[in-house]
Amino acid sequence: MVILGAGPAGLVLGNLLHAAGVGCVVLERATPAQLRTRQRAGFLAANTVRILERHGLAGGLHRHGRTHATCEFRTEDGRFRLDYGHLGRGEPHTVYPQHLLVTDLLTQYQDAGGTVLFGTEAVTVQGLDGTRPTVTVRDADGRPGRWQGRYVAGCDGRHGAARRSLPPGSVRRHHLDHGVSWLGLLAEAPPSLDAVGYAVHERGFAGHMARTPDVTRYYLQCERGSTPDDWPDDRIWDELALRMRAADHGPLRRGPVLDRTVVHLESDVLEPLRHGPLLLAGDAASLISPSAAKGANLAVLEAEVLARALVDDLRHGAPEGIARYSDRCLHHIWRAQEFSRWMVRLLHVAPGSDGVPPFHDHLRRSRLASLRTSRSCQHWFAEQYAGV
Ligand code: FAS
Repeated sequence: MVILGAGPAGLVLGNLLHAAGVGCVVLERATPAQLRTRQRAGFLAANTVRILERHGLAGGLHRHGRTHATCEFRTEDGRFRLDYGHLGRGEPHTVYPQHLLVTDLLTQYQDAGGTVLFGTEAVTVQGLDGTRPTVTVRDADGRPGRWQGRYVAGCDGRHGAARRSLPPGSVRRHHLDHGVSWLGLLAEAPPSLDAVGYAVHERGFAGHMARTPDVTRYYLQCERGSTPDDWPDDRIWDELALRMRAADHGPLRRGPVLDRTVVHLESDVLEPLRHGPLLLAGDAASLISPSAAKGANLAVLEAEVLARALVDDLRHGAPEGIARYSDRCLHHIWRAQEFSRWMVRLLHVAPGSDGVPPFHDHLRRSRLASLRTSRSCQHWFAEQYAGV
């Protein structure tokens, strides 16, 4: 079994297969230090925590994670809060930065005797019409190599070798460009709210998500084509204060901006997620916008579904799970995609022509009004927002 990529999908899969006695190797182009410091997601759904607990992988998040169950909307029609942890299924998020989860998964996999080859870039996956696919690789010194296995799990993200190796016409790629760009920020500053903050403003969206007691993630909608250099610290904080209506609701807790990345919000889904002995999971299977904090959670869910299917086939000679893998995961992926799109439309003021908001901007304000006033709408939101 060859796993491409040591992100959440690849490492959850590796841990589960190794624990079930299925021989596997994880090929990862980054170094351990890069993996352990690459800051990304941070909100784990309750179902994700249950999956990690089921397999003894939740120690770190139990020690250092913090539950989060409230979000606050700040809009042109006022401010309101939703205690989503007491709505819907009553499930909170666990705030636990992705790089800490990846560090835990890596440590547990290696301590259990699992093999990760760092600095090893997968180049192609060949032999997809047979039962012994070959992964060609290049090591850190550019030396070529090859790995073979009964299956290859493509957990190497949307730009990885797995996607590149799919024969033309073998999958359909459904793609959506949300037409919005976010400046993703990490600030060395304590959270300014005791909630996830969503500010909807005519100048653009602003978001606030706690990561640790000393580091907070912010998002700022920015012009398409913006670069991080366009945004010095002062401009960032002044714009965040404006859009989060700090004058009305209290100042933001400022600090140096540690990381700034421009993320262009787009989504895609590949169908099917399997091509012969190559199976895709995580971002390699489907890219989802960070608007609803689903990406890392889907990666963990798909890794567990894939691990069960592979163990059934390789250890018990039951291939049904592999045959059903794609449909089972696509069901979850499309539901997450739909809610993520709904959040994008909720949070971004549509650019109107000559100052008159277009039709769907009135829809946006009505959705916010329903979320503010309708209990059943709030239950629906909580179930979608904290669920996977
Ligand atoms: P990953 O991208 O995490 O891991 C893929 C691994 O494969 C990487 O380690 C990469 O180095 C390796 N790789 C790639 N090509 C390779 C090759 N050819 N050979 C070998 N290795 C290769 N999601 C959320 O749920 N909530 C959030 O708040 C959130 N915020 C985000 C903020 C930013 C700025 C970004 C970029 C993403 C964010 N995401 C968020 C989404 C993100 O967390 C992904 O969904 C998650 O990492 C998916 O996990 P994997 O599928 O394992 O892919």
